[in-house]
Amino acid sequence: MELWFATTNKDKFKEIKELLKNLPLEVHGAFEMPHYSAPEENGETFLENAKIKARFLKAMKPQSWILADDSGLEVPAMKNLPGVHSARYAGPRARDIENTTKLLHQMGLQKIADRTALFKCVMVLLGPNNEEQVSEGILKGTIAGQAKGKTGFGYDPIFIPESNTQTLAELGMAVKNRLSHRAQALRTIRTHLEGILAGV
Ligand code: ITT
Repeated sequence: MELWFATTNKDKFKEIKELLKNLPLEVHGAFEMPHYSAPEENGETFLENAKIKARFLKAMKPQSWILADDSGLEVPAMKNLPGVHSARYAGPRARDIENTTKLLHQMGLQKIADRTALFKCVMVLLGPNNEEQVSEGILKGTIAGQAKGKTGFGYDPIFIPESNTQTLAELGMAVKNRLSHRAQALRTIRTHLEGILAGV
């Protein structure tokens, strides 16, 4: 069975591939398609954007299972920014380092004392008959004073998960994949897929 993940983010894809390993599934990323160009994420919520990505790829791969996620970081003391704009917080084509630097800078400028933050992930699975499964994951933590660590992507170097002293980028993918918002969202979907693959 083929499952296509509607992403252009290869680091996100690596996490998903690892989380789905040991299932009899051929997992592909949309970026493998030669002329794939991602749809505009103009939804106002993570759910709307995840559906936009899933439905867009479904139109190209109608017979396959399609998975999409939309995710981001929220800082409650900053009106939940960067939120759905996480990928483009420092501008339309911002690099990860520009987004993290801007966030640390803004928190400093605004003298934010409460550094609580959370990662959110909303995931959508579409089946061959367009059956839809939605699931969600949240990872609580705090924003570090400075970037640390080399693994992962996005805001990982400045995010310290609850009950830890190191950033996600220091902790590495194996630990991240036990804790993360994405891993939590995928848990329910993985169980659903296991049932289907076992013919339940
Ligand atoms: P696709 O839409 O192609 O999947 P993307 O990177 O644009 O790739 P999102 O729209 O879901 O993905 O944007 C999420 C942004 O939020 C992402 O670029 C990161 O900056 C941040 N983010 C989401 N999950 C993260 C994680 O696990 N670790 C660090 N940052 C994350």
